[in-house]
Amino acid sequence: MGQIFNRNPEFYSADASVKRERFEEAFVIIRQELVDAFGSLGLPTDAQVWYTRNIDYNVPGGKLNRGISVVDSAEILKGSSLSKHEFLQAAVLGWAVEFLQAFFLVMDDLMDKSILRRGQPCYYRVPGVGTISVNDAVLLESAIYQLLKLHFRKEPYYVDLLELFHETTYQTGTGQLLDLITAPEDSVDLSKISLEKFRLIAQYKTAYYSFYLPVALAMLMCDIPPVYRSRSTGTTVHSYKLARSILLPIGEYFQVQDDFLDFAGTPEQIGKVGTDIVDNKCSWSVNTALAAASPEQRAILDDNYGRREARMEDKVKAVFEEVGLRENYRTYEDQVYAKILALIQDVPEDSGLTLKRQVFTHFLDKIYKRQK
Ligand code: DMA
Ligand code: MG
Ligand code: MG
Ligand code: MG
Repeated sequence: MGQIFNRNPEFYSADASVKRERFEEAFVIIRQELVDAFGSLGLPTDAQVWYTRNIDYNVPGGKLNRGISVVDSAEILKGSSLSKHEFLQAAVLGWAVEFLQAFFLVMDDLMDKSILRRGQPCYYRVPGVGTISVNDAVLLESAIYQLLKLHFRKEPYYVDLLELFHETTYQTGTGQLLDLITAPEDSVDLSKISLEKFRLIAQYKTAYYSFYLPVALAMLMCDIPPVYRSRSTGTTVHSYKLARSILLPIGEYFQVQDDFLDFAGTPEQIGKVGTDIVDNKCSWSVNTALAAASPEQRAILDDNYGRREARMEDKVKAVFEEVGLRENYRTYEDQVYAKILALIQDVPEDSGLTLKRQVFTHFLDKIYKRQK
């Protein structure tokens, strides 16, 4: 990697908007590879058109935070900018994360009965799609492994990449299970939910795939040793475990934001219509409101939470406002930011192929006070 690296060292050193552009350019290549592979199956044209629309509708239109983070993390871990080849490798891994996300979101919107995603109708709501979206999700997942095979088959860490994606899929699926069975449609019982449950759900359904995965991928690509001795502190560093101990709390914070925005964000702002209240979800918002509610407010929540009626949802929202959820959120955000920064300060900072604090601060600053 080193020699290729030096050939064109300036390729990825640019500001955020250029980085995004470069990352999106890589999608054009990746998309074509997948469409060509599908085309080589010799299937009817309508199948090819369907497959291509599936990718185009569900993969490229998001914030791309997770995908770009793989590239940014690789650059930080490397300690200098990436060559063209290294950039493409990191971008493929980044897009693989975006495909994983698309796979989960297509099913998530169907299961959550959501309306809008990224400012457009959820995929299952596109005329003619419906439950075919379940199979389209499977095809989006398959794309991950086609890309890995195509670009990493010969790398010594190929199996590690496969295992990491499999493990992360398992964790995320587990999180989605917890999320769904904690929110039964026909029996609302607010005494069964808790902040502890929220945290467990958030860790599994969001934190692993959104935060740990991108960094672990960059670590594999950059050959960061799983165990090393820190020269600055003299301690033994278990690098993946240490990364997880910071990225999982960041992921929980991110899900708190997602839950708060589900209630407080406008569709124009977040590109989706919140469904947590009508879906009876064990969200940060309802848990926080319950902790602050008077007996009267509690009764309103008991009678109106998790019911598919706009009038009842409005009553819940009114209680959320009355108990000061917005103020609560501001306080939470400042406290959690300070707490995570403190965790990051404890990461030993060494030269060479080691973890770097900037990998984590980069993530934290990307999401701090996010509005969408
Ligand atoms: C989404 O949780 C989790 C995964 C694995 C897609 P969510 O339903 O809160 O997400 P969103 O608010 O984007 O629908
Ligand atoms: Mg959802
Ligand atoms: Mg969901
Ligand atoms: Mg949500």
